[in-house]
Amino acid sequence: RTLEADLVRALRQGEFVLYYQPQIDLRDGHVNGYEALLRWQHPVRGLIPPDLFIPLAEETGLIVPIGDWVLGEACREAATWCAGTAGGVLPKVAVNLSARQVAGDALPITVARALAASGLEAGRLELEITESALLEDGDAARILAGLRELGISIALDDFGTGFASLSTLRRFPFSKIKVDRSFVRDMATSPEARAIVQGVSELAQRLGMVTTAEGLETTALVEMARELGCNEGQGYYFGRPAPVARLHASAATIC
Ligand code: G
Ligand code: G
Ligand code: MN
Ligand code: NA
Repeated sequence: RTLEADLVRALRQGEFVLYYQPQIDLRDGHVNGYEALLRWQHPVRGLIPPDLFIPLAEETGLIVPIGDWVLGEACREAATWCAGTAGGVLPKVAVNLSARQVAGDALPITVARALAASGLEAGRLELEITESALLEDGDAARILAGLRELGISIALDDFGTGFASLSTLRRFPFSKIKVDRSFVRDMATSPEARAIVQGVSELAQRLGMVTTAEGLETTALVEMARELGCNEGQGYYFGRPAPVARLHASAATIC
């Protein structure tokens, strides 16, 4: 049997699960949101990370129904987070999108359906998109602008690694830039990496966007990211991706 047939079965039989990783406000340490990260709980092979099946799902187009499931499930779970808590801003959920999901006209409908079915407020959903996913489609700018008008946030993921182009920042309505962890990791040893992180933060601020430092693993890197102007941090320092139940048993607990 092929992996492709396995993926179809996985979707039908509910073998996909979402892990969540906290995104932390670097000023005061509170949790702004959680990024949903897909895992495949394979009955024989155990837990399979996304790099092992997302490329095939993208090639075959299966990423579209799988991505629909991710959006629906992330919204459904997030709608229950902190329900009944008085006051305060509720945490967002961030969902990764592939190029195939951004191309074409289905995305606004899929998103609207996920929000309506879950009751999640649009302001609590963030969509993460990489630079390379935006190369393909001329309509993406219009589609993303429509989503932003609904109150959904759009984050530019892995910034600096792909086909980094400043025109990308002008053409698409991002609310957030996520600085790729290759730059973040190198901040400890490289003045150039620090200059890039600081420059991106300043540029983002001038464009009305916030900056997230990805892949923060140490106290020193967290402090550097804050000093260089990043608003938010994500990484093993704050918490590894984990199922909701395990988050509840950790410092990154949801409410
Ligand atoms: O979870 P992990 O850090 O191993 O993720 C590896 C890669 O898989 C990352 O690039 C991440 O963006 C991607 N990924 C994780 N979950 C999803 C998902 O639900 N949809 C898509 N398209 N990509 C995902
Ligand atoms: O491409 P994207 O940023 O969506 O993917 C997030 C990926 O980064 C996931 O595979 C996640 O497990 C991984 N990740 C998250 N935090 C850290 C970290 O602090 N260090 C490293 N090495 N990987 C991380
Ligand atoms: Mn991401
Ligand atoms: Na990223």
